[in-house]
Amino acid sequence: MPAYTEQPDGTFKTVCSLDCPDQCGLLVHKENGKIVKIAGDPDHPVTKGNICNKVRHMAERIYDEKRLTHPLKRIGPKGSRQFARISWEEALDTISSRWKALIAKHGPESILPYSFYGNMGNINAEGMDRRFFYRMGSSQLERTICTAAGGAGFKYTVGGSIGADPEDTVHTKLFILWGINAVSTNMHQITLAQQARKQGAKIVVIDVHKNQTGRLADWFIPILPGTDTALALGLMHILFAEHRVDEEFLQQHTIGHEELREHVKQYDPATVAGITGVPVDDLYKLAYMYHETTPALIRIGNGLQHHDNGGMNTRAITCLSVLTGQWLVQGGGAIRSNSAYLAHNAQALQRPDLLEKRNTRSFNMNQLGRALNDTEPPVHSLYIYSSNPAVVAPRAGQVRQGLEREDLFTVVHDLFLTETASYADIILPATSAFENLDFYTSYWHHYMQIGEPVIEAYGESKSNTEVFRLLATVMGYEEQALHDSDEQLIRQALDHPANEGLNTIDYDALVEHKFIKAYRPTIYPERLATPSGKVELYSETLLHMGLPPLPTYIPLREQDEDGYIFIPGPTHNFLNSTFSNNAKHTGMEKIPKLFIHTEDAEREGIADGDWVNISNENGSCELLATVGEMVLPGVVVSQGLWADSSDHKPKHLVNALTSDRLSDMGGGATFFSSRVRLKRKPSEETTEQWEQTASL
Ligand SMILES: Nc1nc2c(c(=O)[nH]1)N[C@H]1C(S)=C(S)[C@@H](COP(=O)(O)OP(=O)(O)OC[C@H]3O[C@@H](n4cnc5c(=O)[nH]c(N)nc54)[C@H](O)[C@@H]3O)O[C@H]1N2
Ligand SMILES: Nc1nc2c(c(=O)[nH]1)N[C@H]1C(S)=C(S)[C@@H](COP(=O)(O)OP(=O)(O)OC[C@H]3O[C@@H](n4cnc5c(=O)[nH]c(N)nc54)[C@H](O)[C@@H]3O)O[C@H]1N2
Ligand code: SF4
Ligand SMILES: [Mo]
Repeated sequence: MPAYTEQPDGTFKTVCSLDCPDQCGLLVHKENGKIVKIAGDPDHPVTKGNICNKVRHMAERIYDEKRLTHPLKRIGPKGSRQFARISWEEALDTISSRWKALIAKHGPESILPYSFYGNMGNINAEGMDRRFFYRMGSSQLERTICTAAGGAGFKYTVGGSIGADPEDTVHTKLFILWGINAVSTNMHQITLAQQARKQGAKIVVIDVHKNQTGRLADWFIPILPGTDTALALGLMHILFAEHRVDEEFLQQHTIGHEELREHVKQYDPATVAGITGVPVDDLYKLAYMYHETTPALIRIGNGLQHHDNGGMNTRAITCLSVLTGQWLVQGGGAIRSNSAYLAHNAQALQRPDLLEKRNTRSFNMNQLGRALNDTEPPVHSLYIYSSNPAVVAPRAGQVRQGLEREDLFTVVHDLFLTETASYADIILPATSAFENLDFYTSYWHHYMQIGEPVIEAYGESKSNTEVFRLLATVMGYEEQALHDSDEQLIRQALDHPANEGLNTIDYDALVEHKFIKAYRPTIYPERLATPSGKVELYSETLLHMGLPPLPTYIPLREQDEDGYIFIPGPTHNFLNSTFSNNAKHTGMEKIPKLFIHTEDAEREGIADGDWVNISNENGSCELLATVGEMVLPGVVVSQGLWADSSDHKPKHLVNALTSDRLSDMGGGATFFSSRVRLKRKPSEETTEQWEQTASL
């Protein structure tokens, strides 16, 4: 392996580690041992040298003076941000002695790991950590915050995370971007769609917010939140009623089409228009356009699955996507997640066998607050890495209340002293992905990539895998699996004959080529991974789970009837909460806004540019009103998971208001199903100057 770290100058190929479908190829420019520029790799077949603004400016984050350089221990009250420098030796000794005592007194399940994909590298995100906590027998974490509901709805329908190859979408003639803000969250799908547009393709966007993606569409269709299942059923009603379905495809590749044909009769256009807010004429127009255009692709986003009925929304749209046989057409069908093509050997990487049949308890990460506040026997220690739950978790106020518990021993491993880290007893400094070895599997395009360390570790920071090897040593875990090197971990993960997609991919080939495409013999698989091997329009599995076997519209759970449905989504210049503490990025993002319809603003006495207090039974926050027609009446939308303000108060914490109810399938988060009340802030405060929040 060429040791990039030893070459002070030059350009080096690597990959973006952020939780983003595009997984861009990068070219990192170094001078005197430091990164001076991050650009796109023009050789990458999908991302072709273009990257987003966030990562173009990422060097500022890598060398940010606020980056953690050494371990810290807490010397003041939790949350007060008073810490003192300690050595790694002291940090590891403190952690192991506290954990050994907890395990002796309360058992290993008193310890809970909490993590997500701050770094998408597989061995760091879900490799050595899994081995370590399986070996320990700690409580397990269900990592459900992102795509759990949609993943489940899709899986019950087509068997797994498979879909169209994005590279084929240059040929697509109709793009339906459904519940995805692709301009911000999947920019290369937009590049491909724009290319296709030059050949006459049309872009339709179905969303609750006319954001940057809606504004770019040929046709923007506003919809009421959580009613996508009804819209899909209404379109299916028209397609069946007017014989615009592909009967041969239905016969050969699906089960339940006769039941579905009967079932959708009740979702007539007038009924569906009443539920969704999409006019009857538009329902016909969209159904005809979808039937008459080929290839037609539905890009299913994450927005519509962060709801009470999120699994069903995804399932209903997936059912729609097969009715016209478009899955057999190159550039047609659907894309939700394509991660199955690059599936590695998770058993070999994660080693669940180390749990040795111990039946440990597990916690849904969407209910971290409950896990910390209302659990018997209690969780006595949390180990948090690659995630910032004090900002990103649902019902974040309750999460913070749990993190304040004096008797909770909390360790946080991160690059920064995040809001979460401010509650830690011990903070460990993490390397950035530019300092690590790892392999990366996109969940959108079909390329596996390798990232080799480009620069030396910053200060005394260490990677996740390295920290878990050290923790294994101090805990006295001698199994070889806990001491394998990063290269060994990658080799073990890629040895996976069960996935023919990896036929041509191994460690050495990755080092040589940097990116390799999954092998895929046909665009439509011979047999799907559903119980029947076919698309399950009718699902026995769901029936056994007590859910409707056919796609069925179930409204959002009713709460405060007078409240507005609040959609606190991600934003363009942050990656979840990552970058929300970087001055460059907050500068580009400017201000935390609340989009509100003119009629609603008038009723509430709110003017454009007013600060608004938003509240419900879970908490409150403040956002700046942007009044207009970007959302439907009854709906308010914010963008961005903002950092605490400069006085370290959670002023713009949108997750103070989100619920920890779980979605209908997969135990997913319901970030977008809460209702809120609005109150304009008193006039003297509305002129308050906006101060940048990049204070942490
Ligand atoms: N710039 C940027 N890129 C990102 C991220 C980021 O924070 N910033 N986050 C990354 C991550 S982890 C993820 S999971 C993805 C998420 O990216 P996306 O898949 O785009 O998901 P969201 O942005 O959560 O929501 C997408 C859209 O759904 C809309 N929406 C909300 N509720 C509904 C509904 O009921 N029906 C319909 N039709 N639309 C609805 C929202 O208004 C939003 O425009 O992006 C990744 N990429
Ligand atoms: N209101 C609302 N809330 C949401 C969402 C929403 O749309 N609306 N989206 C949800 C979704 S889809 C997701 S995926 C989650 C994401 O939530 P998180 O997974 O918490 O993502 P980030 O906020 O990006 O935080 C990642 C953290 O990992 C750290 N990190 C990066 N690399 C490494 C590493 O190699 N090692 C260690 N130890 N740390 C590292 C970063 O510095 C950062 O602090 O947020 C969810 N929360
Ligand atoms: S965040 Fe997404 S678009 Fe930006 S460089 Fe990374 S993979 Fe590419
Ligand atoms: Mo996500």
